[in-house]
Amino acid sequence: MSRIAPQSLRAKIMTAEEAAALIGSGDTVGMSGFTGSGYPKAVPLALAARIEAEHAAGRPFRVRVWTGASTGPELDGALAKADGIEFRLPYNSDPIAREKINRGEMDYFDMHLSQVAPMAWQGFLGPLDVAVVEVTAIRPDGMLIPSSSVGNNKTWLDRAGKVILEVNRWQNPALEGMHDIYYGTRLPPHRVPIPLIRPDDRIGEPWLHCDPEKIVAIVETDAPDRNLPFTPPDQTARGIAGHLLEFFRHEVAKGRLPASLLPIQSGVGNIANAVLTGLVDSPFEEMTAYTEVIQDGMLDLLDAGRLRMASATSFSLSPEAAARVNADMTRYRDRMILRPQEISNHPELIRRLGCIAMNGLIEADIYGNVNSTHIMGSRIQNGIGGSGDFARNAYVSVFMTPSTAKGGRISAIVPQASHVDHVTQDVQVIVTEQGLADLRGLSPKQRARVIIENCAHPDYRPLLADYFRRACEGSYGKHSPSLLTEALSWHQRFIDTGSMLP
Ligand code: 0RQ
Repeated sequence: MSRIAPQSLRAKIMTAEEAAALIGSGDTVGMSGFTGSGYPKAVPLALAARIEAEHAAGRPFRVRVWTGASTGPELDGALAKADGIEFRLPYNSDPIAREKINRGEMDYFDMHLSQVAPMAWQGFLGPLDVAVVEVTAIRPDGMLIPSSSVGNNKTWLDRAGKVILEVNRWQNPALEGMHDIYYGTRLPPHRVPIPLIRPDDRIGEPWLHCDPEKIVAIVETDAPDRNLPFTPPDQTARGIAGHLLEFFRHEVAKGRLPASLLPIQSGVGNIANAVLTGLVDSPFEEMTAYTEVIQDGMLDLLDAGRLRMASATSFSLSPEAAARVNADMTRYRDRMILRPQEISNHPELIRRLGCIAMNGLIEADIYGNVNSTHIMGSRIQNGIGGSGDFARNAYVSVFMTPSTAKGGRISAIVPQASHVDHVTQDVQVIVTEQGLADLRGLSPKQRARVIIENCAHPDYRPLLADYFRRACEGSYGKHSPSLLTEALSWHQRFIDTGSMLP
């Protein structure tokens, strides 16, 4: 049976190549997709082929790409490889695109994920020429059943001049009913409170609206989301999870957190996933999640009966976990809600619900400033993603990392962060496999002592302690002591010698 119910729309079915021909050089294209889920899989590939052909003929052709967050190799990878992206926002984890950005060949606007939709509405980003959005099906009334992510799709469909839909048969039709699309956001001075009080509140509709007049092409596909498998938690990941769970138990015992904790947010990556897996054997019950992505560990928590429900904007599942969800979608549908990312990541809601934010980091300095994005101060890894939305507004903001990177040649705890995404005021807890630093209520010097003592790797701990002692003696000011000519010397040493160790 066709997934495109309205007869009137079937005339717009065409090949990906024909649809890609409707996108012009210089266009701004709003693509669906969030962390490897729900991104268009055919039109971007066809567009990349067209761009390569144009370049071979000596004609320039590049587009500006807006997405939800990271996508898949068929989108960011293919377009970046074709040298077809002039400008990209917001979050990228594609290695080819990363390389282009770091070579200075592609402009990248790394921004808070909750702010993408409102900023697109503000207008300073320019017009949105085309939306390319994957959906599960088109209903008889023309409403669109979203697929495995919502991201910024509502905004792209509303703002774009032209809409290209990819209707993907691989997406489970039983996804219908899982989504909650809220149409009540406005720009100031017309903003009103968002009526979401609990993580499981539904405040919108299960479908996306789209003016049928704007639909210029519909492409049918049958291709899986390309999520990467998680690596099983190693000793380091288990160590981090253990320290964090101990902290939660302690906070519950002290009466500072309820026994079901507060709605959890968990970032991407293997460490975050390991912490979720660790929660399966924890004493906490009836937990909820108000987060961005539902990853494998969240599923384990749901299946173990620890997690009552999860609200997010996207799935971020390994192929095995995606198969698990697809096989049992009607059951999962009652316990999961996918929302637009401006709602899943909304500061007002994160603050109201009191989320427990748990995100990865690249490096933290001894005062608790966190760098989530840049290697050695200048090479972007992924982007800030939703970590800033959650960290600043959370009830407890946790950052976690192995204490070293690159086989011990880099310390994740440094005298001064080479780039700062999260200022020390937004960082309450830092965890490494070495231990946990509870920074709440501490002054900068108190923070430094506990971070060096609890979180730094033994190879780097004496070096940090020595730096801090000398900084306390020789610094210009004694509030956050710093030796300016030495503070970034560890990074320079790594660039010069391949190791931060002297
Ligand atoms: O490099 O891939 O070359 O091996 O960074 O690091 O240890 O595998 O950890 O996957 O959890 O990622 C901060 C990047 C951590 C992630 C970051 C190198 C390391 C490796 C990955 P390789 P790991 P993770 C919700 C929240 C920002 C967005 C966010 C991230 C690679 O968590 O992107 O939080 N966060 N979003 O070797 C040099 C260091 C390093 C380092 C790690 N100090 N120096 N390299 N690496 N530390 C989700 C969304 O918003 C969508």
